[in-house]
Amino acid sequence: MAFRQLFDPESSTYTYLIADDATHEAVLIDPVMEQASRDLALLRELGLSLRWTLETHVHADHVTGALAIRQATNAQTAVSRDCNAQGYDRLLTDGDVVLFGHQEIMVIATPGHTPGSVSFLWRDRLFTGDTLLIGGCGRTDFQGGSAQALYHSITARLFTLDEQVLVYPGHDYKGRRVSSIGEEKQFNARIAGKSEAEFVHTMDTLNLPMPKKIHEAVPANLAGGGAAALQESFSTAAAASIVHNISARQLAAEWPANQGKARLIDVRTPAEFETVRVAGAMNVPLDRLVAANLMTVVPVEETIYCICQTGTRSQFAAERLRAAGFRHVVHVDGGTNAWQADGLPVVRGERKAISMERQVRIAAGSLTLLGVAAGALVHPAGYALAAFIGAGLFYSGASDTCTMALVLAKMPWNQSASPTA
Ligand SMILES: N[C@@H](CCC(=O)N[C@@H](CS)C(=O)NCC(=O)O)C(=O)O
Ligand SMILES: [Fe+2]
Repeated sequence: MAFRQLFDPESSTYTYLIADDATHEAVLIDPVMEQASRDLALLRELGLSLRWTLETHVHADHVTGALAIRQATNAQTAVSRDCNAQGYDRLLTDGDVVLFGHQEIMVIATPGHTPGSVSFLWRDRLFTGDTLLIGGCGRTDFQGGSAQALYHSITARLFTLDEQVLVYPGHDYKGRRVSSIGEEKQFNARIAGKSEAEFVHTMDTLNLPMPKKIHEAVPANLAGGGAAALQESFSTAAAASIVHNISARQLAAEWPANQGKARLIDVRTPAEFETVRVAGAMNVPLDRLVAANLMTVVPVEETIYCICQTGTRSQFAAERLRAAGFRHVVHVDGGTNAWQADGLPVVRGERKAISMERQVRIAAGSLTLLGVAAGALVHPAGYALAAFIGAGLFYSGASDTCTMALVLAKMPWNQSASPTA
């Protein structure tokens, strides 16, 4: 099971990711729009397929990431029916069960912070949104909040759960991450040992400033993405999570003028790079491309163009860099082959490296031949080698990946001729 507690520093919001091991299906609780790219990258990195985004309530301090994420993943969105919100795929009520993979999440209506506030119970973990915070609770002075209702929700619905149940709040403004029902019953300053009247009095005299984004967030979250302006920002967030493709011609139009403001990374082997390359490219072979290292020299805002021989390796490189947080990653379709086919100028070295694609053909061909010869002349087991290479080539074609190329890239003849390169 994958479980993550993610944090948005601007609104101090916690977003939770829960995934089912067996099926790789996942849910996100309370995603934040500005963090949609982070969440999408994490889903990709963990190989998860998102089924639901769940809202604990209509938030007043941030816009939900649900719609941006739905656009990018086909996940369904859900919010409580009592929120009176539009545009969500599912309206939840008390006692509903949300299913994903072999997992169940139970919906517990906990009105008070807002009339539609709910908590989600998954196994021994309770996601309380703003109903119960660590050492505190959500305010009740806007969005139809009610201190009486909140008192009832916390004491009668949440404090009656097992004391071992872990409390994961919707926010924390002091860096605390998790608590338990037992701890909150005993230590929560707002409610532990307090009568309803005392609690209501405390809530009525908090005098907190309004959340900074309330006028943007509440209509957006109520509209569920209906507003045109919001749709636009959602698409921007979704677009930010993908790698852009350009043709070799487009690169030729953009790159020379952008040198100094952008990077062109050639992810082929040093030998291929030294044979022929686009001027100004820097060589970081795919098997040595570590995004975190690159980040120490290239700012994440800088545009990075990725190029290889045919456009396969550069696609992997671009996705790796994008997922690691580089914001403008561009992949060159067709690679150096397309660049040369378009008659664009190249830098040629002394070396004549055999292209990776030809090396794979030569290696696969010789191994198959060897397998058949060994099978016929030495031992029938030799045929297995030929069959293995055949299966490998089929898999490589079907998945557009090539393990053999990765192994060949490490061979000495594919390394740089000069020790410094
Ligand atoms: N300074 C924050 C205030 C956020 C705020 O008021 N949060 C609400 C939840 S939406 C709350 O109930 N806070 C409880 C508290 O501050 O004790 C902002 O501007 O966003
Ligand atoms: Fe809230």
